[in-house]
Amino acid sequence: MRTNNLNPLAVVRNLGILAHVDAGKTTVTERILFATGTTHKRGEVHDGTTVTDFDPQERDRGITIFAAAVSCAWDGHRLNLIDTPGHVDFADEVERSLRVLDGAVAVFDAVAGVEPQSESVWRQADRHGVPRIAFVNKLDRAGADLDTAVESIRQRLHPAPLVVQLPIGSEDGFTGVVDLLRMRALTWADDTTALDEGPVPDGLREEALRRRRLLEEAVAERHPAALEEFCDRETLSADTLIAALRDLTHSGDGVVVLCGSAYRNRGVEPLLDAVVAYLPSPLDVPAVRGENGDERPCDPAEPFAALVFKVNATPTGRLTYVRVYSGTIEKGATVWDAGARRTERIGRILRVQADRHAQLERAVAGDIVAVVGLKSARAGSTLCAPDAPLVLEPPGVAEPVVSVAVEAERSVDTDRLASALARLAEEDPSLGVRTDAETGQTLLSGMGELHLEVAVEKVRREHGLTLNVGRPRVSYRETVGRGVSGLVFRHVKQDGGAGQFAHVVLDVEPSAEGFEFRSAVVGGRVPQEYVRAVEAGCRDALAEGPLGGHPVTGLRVTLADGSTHVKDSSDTAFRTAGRFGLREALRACAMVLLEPVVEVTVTVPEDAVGAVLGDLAARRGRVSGSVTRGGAAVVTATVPLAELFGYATRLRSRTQGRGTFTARPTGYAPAPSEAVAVARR
Ligand SMILES: Nc1nc2c(ncn2[C@@H]2O[C@H](COP(=O)(O)OP(=O)(O)OP(=O)(O)O)[C@@H](O)[C@H]2O)c(=O)[nH]1
Ligand SMILES: [Mg+2]
Repeated sequence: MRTNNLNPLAVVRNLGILAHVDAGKTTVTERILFATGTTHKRGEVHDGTTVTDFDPQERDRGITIFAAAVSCAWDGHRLNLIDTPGHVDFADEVERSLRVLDGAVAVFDAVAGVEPQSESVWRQADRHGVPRIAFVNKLDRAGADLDTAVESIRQRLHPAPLVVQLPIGSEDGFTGVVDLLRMRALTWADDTTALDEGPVPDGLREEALRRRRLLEEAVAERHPAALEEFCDRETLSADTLIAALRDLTHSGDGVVVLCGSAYRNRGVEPLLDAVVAYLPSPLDVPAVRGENGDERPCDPAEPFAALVFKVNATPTGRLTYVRVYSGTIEKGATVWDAGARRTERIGRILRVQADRHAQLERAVAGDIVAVVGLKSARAGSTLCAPDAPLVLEPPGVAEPVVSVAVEAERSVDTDRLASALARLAEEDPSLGVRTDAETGQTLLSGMGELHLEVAVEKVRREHGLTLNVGRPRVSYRETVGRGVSGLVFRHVKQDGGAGQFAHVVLDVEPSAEGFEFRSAVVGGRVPQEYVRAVEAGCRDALAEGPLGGHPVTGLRVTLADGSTHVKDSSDTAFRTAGRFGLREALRACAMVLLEPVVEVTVTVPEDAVGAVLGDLAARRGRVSGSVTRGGAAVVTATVPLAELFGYATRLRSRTQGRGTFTARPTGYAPAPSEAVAVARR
């Protein structure tokens, strides 16, 4: 499917591979690199030999931790591919990747269908407006069924699935697919990797025709031009279908579904054809806008602007991954980091191709490349032409929910530990490092137990440090259960010299929002600028609540009244009054401690269900569902995160290693009163 468009950017595809943990993203990526001739041997996740899981911990643990970008070529197109992690603790990596992608392949396990984290990443992609196609993988597995998987896509993700293939054979006998667009059979023999093309087997002809008809109807129903042709001719040509499927993919009105078995090497070439045919090029997506509203079209002749989405400190140097949105950068050029107000020099520009890196003289709008030589740019920085500054909105960073205290075993290593942690946080914005004001301990915070375990292990391995690590603790919040009204606070210092005077009356009540502030002061008794200062002071006070010094959320503060002094009132005085006034008001409120809760999905052999339910109950879990799927029981429950530490090990031992679980944060809920003492710092 060659494009006639002469613009060279039309042949670029920036795409991500997204899915629940273990669906086969890394295996799909590996097969893509093989099919495109980028690698000459097929690596396996379980052997620790894949290109994109290159980190030693990824190889040891058999999971993807860091998003990895690689480039390859297919049918005259250049694909810049990002293999993302599926584990929820690394969802921030996915978020940063989605920010710079134009399209995605969502991978599903043909036995399990839509799993919790596939649903989460699907919603993430919705929020970023990233068009996607679906690949139902692992059709070779016992219990695999394309139709059931498609039904779960329809029910849980709500797009219109547009299935363009019919599997040939099932489970161990899955040998290929019928391409419903061209009505031909694509098969892969066991002992070769080559794709065979042939007529549709007789036994499948009728079913293939029926499904082709269903596809035509589904497309005609959603695409006006296709509908017209369908009405005229009562059928749709392959070309019309392809063009319509492309439009529906871009608009999100339908999702093309393909299938295969990455592990067995079946279905990868048609997936690549679909990427090229249906996913957008950089020219198809809207121009980016800077925070000041300036628009930059995807054009190499425009001033240069790029977003840094990943920084990776490798043994050979610091690799900074950028998505170029407009303009051109050349090797050796000086660029401006508009957010940090610093200049940076582009050393080398690399296209990362598996284990080889090709050096480039320049990179243009629409491309994803790695840059060597940048010193301070971090994930979220905008790089731009010095004479045309622009700041692009950085990717959002999730708030950490778990922390551990870390210290170097030998006190002489304290400084080395501090710099190692600082480097780590630079690479991963979802990690936080701070010093506890009361205990002086260094606290490392992140998205979950595994996230912190990986971070600590990285420090150990890469810096050769021996560390003492405390028990993980969850991050609590505080909220207002019952409010107060008419709390009077005066900030007065009038003992000679420039005095300070601010008088405020505050009402505090619970709210569904994080923090709301309004003024009900009448007759200009408190001028507008001081009202703003009171609001700023209140925000300062939210940092530490009265129960245990945790951040405060879910409240509305009303400035009910107040007064000023002709000489001694100032912004500073009112800010101080806002801060200490709200602090006092919160002490008078009935406060509620909130703890993070997660929804867990536990998959275990049926005979272990009793033990799992008992264990979840002991962890204050509330079971919300239990179903049987392919001989395994799938239990979903809401559990406080604090009770989930060590659960992975416990589950393994209770199920002789056959149980797995995933957790998805669902927010905060009131903690039982015993937790208040634990949470007090
Ligand atoms: N039977 C079968 N197994 C597969 C297939 N694709 C992948 N696997 C296996 O499934 C396991 C997980 O595959 P990965 O490719 O690591 O999955 P992933 O989605 O990258 O996982 P994370 O990155 O950890 O989220 C590995 O043991 C693969 O060998 C397939 O088509 N069929
Ligand atoms: Mg992976």
